[in-house]
Amino acid sequence: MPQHNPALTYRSVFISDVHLGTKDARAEYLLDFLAHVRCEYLFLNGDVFDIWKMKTSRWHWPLLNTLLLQRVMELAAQKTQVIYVPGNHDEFFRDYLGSELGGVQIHRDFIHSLADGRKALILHGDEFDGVVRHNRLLKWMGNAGYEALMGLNRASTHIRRVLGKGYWSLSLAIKNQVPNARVYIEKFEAAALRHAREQGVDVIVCGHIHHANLREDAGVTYANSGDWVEHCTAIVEQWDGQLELVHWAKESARRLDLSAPLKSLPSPAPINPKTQPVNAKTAHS
Ligand SMILES: [Mn+2]
Repeated sequence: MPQHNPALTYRSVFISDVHLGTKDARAEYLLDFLAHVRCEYLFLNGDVFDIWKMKTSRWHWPLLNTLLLQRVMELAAQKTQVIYVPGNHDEFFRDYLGSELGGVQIHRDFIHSLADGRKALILHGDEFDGVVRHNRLLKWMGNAGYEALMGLNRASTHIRRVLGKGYWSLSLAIKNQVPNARVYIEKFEAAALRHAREQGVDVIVCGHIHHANLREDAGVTYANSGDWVEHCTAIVEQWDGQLELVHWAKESARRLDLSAPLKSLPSPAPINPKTQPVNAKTAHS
């Protein structure tokens, strides 16, 4: 576990779309995030596993994934209430609604009371596919085009890692150039907000579209926790009920200064923090 970083304590943490089982899952970032986190509630909001991928016999399961599940179990053992709402890629677990596995409760959806009294409905979001199914992008995302894009993203990530530039999402950059993507996202968000109003809740927390967002729409809050395939994002609830969007790839780079080349890493801290080390100048040259 990383040292020198104080724990992040939240009332709740919402995570979705990790897609464990695929090569695209950024398990190392999620493990790093969860290693820092202490929380009362942890919501795993669907597509944590990619069972679809398992069926194609291209199942990818590095040790990191097991460590990640161990960390979740550890949090559950430390009195974090862990609630798993399966999505469409791990709908296998929808056969186990109402049961508990290793301290993790499985639900179809969940109503969570925020600290400020607001009611939040937590669901994965594939429920809204019917509303947006006529969109061409959705079809495209379901076929080889998306796979190719992810492969390209993987290659780019590897190159950047070798060059020491940290994690950056090529597919996000490309997707932002696709006008249809914007329309799809807007349709999805509108469907989610409409559902929240129909259900009489103040907040809807979902995932599914791999596009994190947190916004208010006439008194109803839309929160999408994004994904750990491209963006490494989470929604968190502070102790007063305030929701926030966390970009862990950026945050961890800032904390660890991953983007800095080795030679410019700071020299060891002096015993008296007010005095500069004698070799401060040479250490940076
Ligand atoms: Mn999904």
